[in-house]
Amino acid sequence: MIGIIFGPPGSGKGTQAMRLEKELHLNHLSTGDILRSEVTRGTPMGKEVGRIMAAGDLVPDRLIVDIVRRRLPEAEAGRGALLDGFPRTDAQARALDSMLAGEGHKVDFIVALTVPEGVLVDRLLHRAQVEGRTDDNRESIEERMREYHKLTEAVLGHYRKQGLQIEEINGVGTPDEVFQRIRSALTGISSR
Ligand code: B4P
Repeated sequence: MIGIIFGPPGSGKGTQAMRLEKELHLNHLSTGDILRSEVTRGTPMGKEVGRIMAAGDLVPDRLIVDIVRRRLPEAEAGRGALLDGFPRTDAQARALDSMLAGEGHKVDFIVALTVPEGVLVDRLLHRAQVEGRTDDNRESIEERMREYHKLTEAVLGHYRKQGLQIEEINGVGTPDEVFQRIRSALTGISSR
């Protein structure tokens, strides 16, 4: 099974993915976590992407697609993969489709979190105080929102055209409340 957790920056993708992976016994693959680990370890890739991420820009598609191509087989093992933060552009979505098609697989579900922009900004500024992430400052947050509207939103259209049902979930509320909404929307999936 292949699931995608989708939403703007700060919508709770990572937060909900951790709950959902346990519920559905899926392997969580977060491109944001992988990139941050490369930056922390100071790898050549980390050096290349660190500044891009801090500015709130999207990392080039070729790098991201390469990361996912290498990690997807392991993530798909067992019950399957929960993709968090990927795909984020139309090119990434097309690359994912062809990787999956090569194995006779396809995306099974998408959970799209919706949260008003003011709430997103407040959450990310709050996280800046708690975790000190370099990309959680006002300028970078604004850029991340712009990139989301310019490049990422279109990914939903890509999958709608394929006839895939997208579960739009209100992401406002406590993390547990949001998770209950996701669970109800996905009823039937966990028993597959
Ligand atoms: P991500 O790691 O995906 O970061 P994000 O969009 O900020 O989401 P995240 O999962 O961390 O936060 P969440 O909403 O859970 O990407 C970071 C950067 O990496 C991107 O900007 C880009 O540069 C690069 N990148 C990653 N993937 C890429 C790709 N495919 N292509 C190109 N570039 C890519 O949570 C946010 C905050 O809200 C947290 O503090 C959380 O505790 C809080 N929160 C969550 N749910 C809440 C709730 N219900 N109520 C209150 N607070 C809540």
